[in-house]
Amino acid sequence: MDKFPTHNKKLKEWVSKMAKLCQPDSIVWIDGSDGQKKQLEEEAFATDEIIRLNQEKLPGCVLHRTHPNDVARTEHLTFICTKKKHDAGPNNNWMPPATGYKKAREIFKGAMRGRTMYVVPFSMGPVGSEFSKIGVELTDSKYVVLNMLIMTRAGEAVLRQLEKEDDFTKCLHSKAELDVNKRLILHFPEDNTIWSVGSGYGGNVLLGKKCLSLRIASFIARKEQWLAEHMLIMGIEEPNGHIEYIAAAFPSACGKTNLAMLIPPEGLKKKGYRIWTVGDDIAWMRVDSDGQLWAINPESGFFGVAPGTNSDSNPAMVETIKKDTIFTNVLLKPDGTVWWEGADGDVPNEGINWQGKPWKSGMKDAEGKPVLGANPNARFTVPIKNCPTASFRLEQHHGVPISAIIFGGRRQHLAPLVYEAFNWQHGIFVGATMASERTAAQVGKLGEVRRDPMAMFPFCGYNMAFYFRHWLNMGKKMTKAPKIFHVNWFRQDEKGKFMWPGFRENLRVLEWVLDRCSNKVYAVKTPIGYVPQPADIDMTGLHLPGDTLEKLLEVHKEDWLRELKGIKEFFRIFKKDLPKELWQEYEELEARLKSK
Ligand code: GTP
Ligand code: SPV
Ligand code: MN
Repeated sequence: MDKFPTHNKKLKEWVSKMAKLCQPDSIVWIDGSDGQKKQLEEEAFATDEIIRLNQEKLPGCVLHRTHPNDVARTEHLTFICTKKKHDAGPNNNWMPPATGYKKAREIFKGAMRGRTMYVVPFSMGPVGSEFSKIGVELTDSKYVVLNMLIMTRAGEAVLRQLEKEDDFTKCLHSKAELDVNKRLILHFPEDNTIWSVGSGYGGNVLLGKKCLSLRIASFIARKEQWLAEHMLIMGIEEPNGHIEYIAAAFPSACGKTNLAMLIPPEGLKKKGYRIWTVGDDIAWMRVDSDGQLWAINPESGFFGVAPGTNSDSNPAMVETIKKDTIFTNVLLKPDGTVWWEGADGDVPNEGINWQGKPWKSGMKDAEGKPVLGANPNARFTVPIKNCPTASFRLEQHHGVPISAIIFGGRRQHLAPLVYEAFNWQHGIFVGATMASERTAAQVGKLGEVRRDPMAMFPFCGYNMAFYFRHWLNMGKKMTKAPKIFHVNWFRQDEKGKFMWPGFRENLRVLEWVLDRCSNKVYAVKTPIGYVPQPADIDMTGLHLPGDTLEKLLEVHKEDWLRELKGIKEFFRIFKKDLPKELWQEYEELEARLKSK
């Protein structure tokens, strides 16, 4: 291969400059071929960077363990580096670009000595679609390359596309020393650049994902008048064969992957529903000439949460990850297969846990706490096309039309199973006031309720007050805006038990959502929005004790009045920038809650 298998001058110059900084021993351009992938795997097996799994039982599957201090996104080390702090907003950590480059350059300097620098040209969205964006990631991690080959369309075809268009996001990554004290995830939206150093984990390093497709893309989307969102996209084929598409934003580890590929519960199967998965994490949506909102999933793979995945909770995923899968931080069984807490079958007697240490079932640590086989944020990376529910429109350059937008969080109390916003502006208020309990997907205190508007708080690459304004404006561009809903699968009873069985049963709620979209069903007006009458949720084949369904749909005024305090505190951090429409919605909600 040529030294530079591209004529793109900008690309050649940038690769040379970064190589000078990082000092790799060699540079390898990723072409996306099977042969090159095989060779990379062989090299990674030789150094134990990845481990080959039992090829009879799990063909094409491998295992990787990240450093124990490097198992989730590190939001406190993630920065938006805009010239003005105000543009990054109170929702982001901020550094001036010059400071960011300087600090990171110190760590990048010579960091690839003794290593190869891989050049990964990738497209988010189908190559050549006017919807898509191109990035090039330079990395010294074979694990990252192998993941990018699944999660994005990477290789030769993208280089050819870069002969036609000049622009691409410059993504530089080095594991460096995997030292948490020398770790930085920096975004320079004004330079279309991402620099990530000192980590080897998921969202920190697969730069096409959260960094490009959400933080950088959200910044671009505001300028270009579209939406880059932390949303799943799914098609629901109705009994008459018609498919309606919905997009749903839930915070990390709150059920997007599970919902996106649900298999209808027995009781509803008879009706003839079928689910088509378009995406499980990211949606890029724009208004088309028909005045409707259209969405694509820019990714081509899933990077899904392993713990809790089994044939009951997510049968489609269990099928999907039987081959060609990279498992990260799961338990390795003696027979060369893998396991995690909440997997199918019996708990294995022994294995090697996610930290690479011998593990036995029932093991306790010095404090008497169970030692886990898999990390709670253990993941699998797998091509979407492996999934039995994969949509036939995945390669469609225009994507799919969206009929409903659903926001949701993990709330033990407060939020009912489902409610519908009164209109677009109220829906933006519902999204902007979302909150959820912290999960293992990010470093921090588990269970703590935090505000996470539109599930984008960690991913909005600019001042979120401007983001709310942008959402409000987008509503005005559509002749037929999707209806907006809020769901909560996680309400608990007095004993701390989930009241709603969730997973496949969630289709019962989606059925109501679609019926509302086509004006087929009545709803009860409450201060927070429209709530279903219990009888309108089809419960065929599902028995919930006593008045559980009624309880799930209850709106407690006192609780919501208390919630208003948290909302006010949150809104205030945006000072004068917060759109006045959101304060107006706040006041109207308060008035509705206080009236008899
Ligand atoms: P990211 O990939 O981090 O963005 O997360 P995600 O939103 O795709 O989350 P995912 O679907 O992987 O769900 C993560 C966790 O939520 C797992 O522990 C699931 O078992 C749990 N979960 C998903 N759906 C439901 C549900 O309907 N009810 C309950 N109780 N738990 C659920
Ligand atoms: C999330 O945390 O929302 C994820 C996983 O989807 S990661 O790619 O690590 O961000
Ligand atoms: Mn996510």
